[in-house]
Amino acid sequence: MRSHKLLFSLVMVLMVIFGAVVVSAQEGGGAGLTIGFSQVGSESAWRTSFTQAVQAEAEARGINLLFSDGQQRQENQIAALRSFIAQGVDAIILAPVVETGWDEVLQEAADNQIPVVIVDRNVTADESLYITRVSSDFVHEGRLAAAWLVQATAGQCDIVELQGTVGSSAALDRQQGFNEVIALFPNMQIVQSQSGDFTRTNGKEVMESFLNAVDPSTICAVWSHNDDMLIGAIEAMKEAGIDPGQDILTISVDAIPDIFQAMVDGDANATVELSPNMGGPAFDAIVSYLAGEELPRWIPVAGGIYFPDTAAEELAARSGS
Ligand code: GZL
Repeated sequence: MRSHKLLFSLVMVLMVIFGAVVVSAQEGGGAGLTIGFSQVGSESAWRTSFTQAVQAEAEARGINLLFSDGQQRQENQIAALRSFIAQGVDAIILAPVVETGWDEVLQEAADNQIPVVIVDRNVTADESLYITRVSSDFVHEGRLAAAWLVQATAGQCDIVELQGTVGSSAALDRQQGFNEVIALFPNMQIVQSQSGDFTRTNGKEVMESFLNAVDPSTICAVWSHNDDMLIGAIEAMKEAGIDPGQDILTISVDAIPDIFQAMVDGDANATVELSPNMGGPAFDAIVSYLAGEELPRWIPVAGGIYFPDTAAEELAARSGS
């Protein structure tokens, strides 16, 4: 009789353990893992949304997330990775500020059998040093931005360009995609181009310099690698007596709430969406890797392009208002 009770108890324990495993997998998985997240910084509204989305996803999954804000300095990010390695985390998520300079620290993670997922911007380090990359396609974003501007101007436009952070794959690839398309149209040309480092403050300062460098009446459009720099440029145009979105067309990337507000106000014309929701795919990749599964080299996140006709509803939907 006693053996039956013992067997029943054992079956019950096994069912509880199995149930817990199933629940964990159903919730996206990762419960109990300690994951280090090295973030670029907080230079833009999109970056802040991205950070918040990753933290919320970790919380929902029961993942212990160690977060480090790199303040847009690679040395801070490398120090954070070394700290994660020293703490023996289960995995690392790296959002790299620039493309180069990661080989040594990624090798140190590999030497300690700590898997690394690259999220958002890219690295030039050997692919064997990270398990996968979760990101949008920056070249496509640049092409999409240019294709809209070509249509909006019938292929006739002198453009000023606000570049993102120097050396970042987001800036390099968006510029490549945009330039590929306008090269097909002899009357589309970039007449001024400078980095605003993805921030509103620098975007305003650089736009002010553009307006001093060339006759503003000759500028047809401003192409900004992110919405935050464009928001700064809009301030600069208004202070110069220019009607943004009318006198000078605008095209940017990120689809943050403030760009939809600018569209509602008639100050912006188009934005290419960049999803901040990369935490889920990154955590899923780590769980799959730790379970011994094969991973694709790239896990894409999708995005559309938005215009003033849907700005009010997008603003309401994205700012929770
Ligand atoms: C691109 C991302 C860029 C955003 C900016 O994926 O790295 O960095 O477009 C942010 O807002 O600063």
